[in-house]
Amino acid sequence: MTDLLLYGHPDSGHACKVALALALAGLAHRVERVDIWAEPASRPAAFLAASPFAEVPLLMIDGVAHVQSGAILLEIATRFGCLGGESAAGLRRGRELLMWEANRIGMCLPQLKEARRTGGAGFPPGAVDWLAMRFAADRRRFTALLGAAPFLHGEAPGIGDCAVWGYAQWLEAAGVAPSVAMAGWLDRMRALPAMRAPEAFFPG
Ligand SMILES: N[C@@H](CCC(=O)N[C@@H](CS)C(=O)NCC(=O)O)C(=O)O
Repeated sequence: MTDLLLYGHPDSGHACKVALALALAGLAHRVERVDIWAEPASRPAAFLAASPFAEVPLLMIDGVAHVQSGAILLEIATRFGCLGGESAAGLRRGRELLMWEANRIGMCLPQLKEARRTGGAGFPPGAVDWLAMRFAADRRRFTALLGAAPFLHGEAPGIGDCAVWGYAQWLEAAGVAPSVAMAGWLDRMRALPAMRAPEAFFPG
């Protein structure tokens, strides 16, 4: 049986993407919480040795380090033949969604959430408006990507759904609203039996 150890933190949408994928795929794993608000040097030595930027998520697979949430999701899908990895078409869809998410929605939502947390401190004038404008375009494209299906991968969620969920779960904290299509998808994601709150994915 493959040994899986996930390092993460409940405030990291990137780590939540991977935790959700492991939960949806029913892959038994251990979790270690890393304090992303603490000085990087204070993080566990084993984590620092394996994560080049001292960032979560880090997934150890049989002792081998895997970093970058999108790359980890693809590894899970291909290695275990799940969440889109069951077919060439599913994997293609997953790759496309992951690239889109990383370039678009995964670029602006974490920043919008951070801007709300800091009250805009650290953001140059106009930055938050620009990010919100980008999100408005992403929201329209999400509707096009979803089409009439319940999930971005079709009838069942896949790695693309996990990727978008990472930060779309916190729209209110980011100060933006979902479209009707996105709100329906968020409800369906929340209703998945494997879904957990971030704190339950990475208990303290
Ligand atoms: N591109 C990376 C981003 C990872 C990332 O930004 N992780 C943040 C938490 S969301 C982190 O570990 N921050 C702690 C730090 O930089 O000290 C991915 O997709 O995994």
